Amino acid sequence: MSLKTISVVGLGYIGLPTAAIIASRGVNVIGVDVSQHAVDIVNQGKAHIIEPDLDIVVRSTVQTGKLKAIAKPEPADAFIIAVPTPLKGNHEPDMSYIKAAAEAIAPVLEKGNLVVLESTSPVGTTEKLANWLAEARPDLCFPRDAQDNPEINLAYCPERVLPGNVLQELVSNDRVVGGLTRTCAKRAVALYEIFVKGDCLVTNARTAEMAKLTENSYRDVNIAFANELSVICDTLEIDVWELIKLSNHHPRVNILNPGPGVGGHCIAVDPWFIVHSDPKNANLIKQARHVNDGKPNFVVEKVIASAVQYNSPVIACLGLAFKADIDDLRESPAVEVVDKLAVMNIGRLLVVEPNVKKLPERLEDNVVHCTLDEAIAQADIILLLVDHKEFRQIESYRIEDCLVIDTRGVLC
Ligand code: SAJ
Repeated sequence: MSLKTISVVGLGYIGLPTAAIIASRGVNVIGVDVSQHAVDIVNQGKAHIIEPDLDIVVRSTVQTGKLKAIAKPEPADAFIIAVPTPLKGNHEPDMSYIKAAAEAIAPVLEKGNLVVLESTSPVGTTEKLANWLAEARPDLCFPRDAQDNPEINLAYCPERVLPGNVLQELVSNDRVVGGLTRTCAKRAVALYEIFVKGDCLVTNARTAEMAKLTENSYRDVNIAFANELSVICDTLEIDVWELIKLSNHHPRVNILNPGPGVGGHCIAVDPWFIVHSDPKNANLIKQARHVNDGKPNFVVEKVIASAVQYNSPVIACLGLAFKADIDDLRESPAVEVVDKLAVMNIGRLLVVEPNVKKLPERLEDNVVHCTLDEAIAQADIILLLVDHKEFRQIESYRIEDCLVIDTRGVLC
């Protein structure tokens, strides 16, 4: 069955770039989003999220009529679901967006359709999705009813793109494609081959779900190792950056970089999905989360200990984003550190964040948003929180009179 029209449900950080890339290959794409604002912006040929070159692809595909956005699903040959899966309190996965997406597409499903889930999900979610769809459409045959020849094919294919490099990685990364049946996987591979240049690696849905969680947990555990080392080295008065550099000369050692904590919407969230599925056995993964979540407090303590040397210290906080050279402040450990310092009132806080025009509202009254030059000219303490390119270029003579707390090891 050919894929003439593909619907992408959820036009966020993954859905919109995916929709635009597929449309750029000449396929008709219907983007669906519950936010009328997102729908309107996309239909104007603009992107409502910031990602390099995304504006250009959205503009051209909307102009050629290949991409359109709507708020309520219409029939299509395939549906890609890319909606959020945040955490509820207690680190429990919130599946309500996937359930809502299932309820929204169920009425327009037709025999022969393919449904692919891309949202990062706990193991077993694609099976749950099949159940939700089957409950809403008892007239259709799903993989759980007819393994060999279902009328609706279902697969899981996790997104693995790096924010800031999404359009390149969407095309070049390998994809793990997990079908509820072999035919489901085969149908999903045909969809991804429209735009993916990497390999499409076929497996079952549960393994594909776990693969995504494994990749981000692997990174979280390895960053936790680096963060724990940095705290130990602080006690032992050893330069952790030099230590890691030396250790990484060993042919089988590759330690990641310590920082002020782990931010973003993926690495700090996805390991909890594994912990929630098997709390008895996921000990290392859980502990890594605690190590990384504890790092902002360690940084705050360092600043407090340094600030006591001054009567009314001026503290320049360099960077707020969750990682280098992006403008995304959500779930950022740098914001957590500045937030905590702001309520403690231990000195005058200057904040330099070259990638945003406006600070989060709650910080506006307590800190001064200024340029790097202004901050360096006034600071007693320089607190480097993000390794943005502007900060990596600071010449050491400019800050030699300041007390430097460098959480990313770029000013040493
Ligand atoms: N970080 C460190 N030290 C390091 C590396 C990262 O402290 O050595 C911090 C960063 O500063 C940031 C956080 O970790 O606060 C996460 O940054 P990241 O660059 O590791 O990852 P994300 O969240 O931007 O994207 C990740 C990617 N996953 C992996 O690399 C395994 C990406 O491929 C996924 O698609 C994405 O999560 C996602 O959407 O799941």
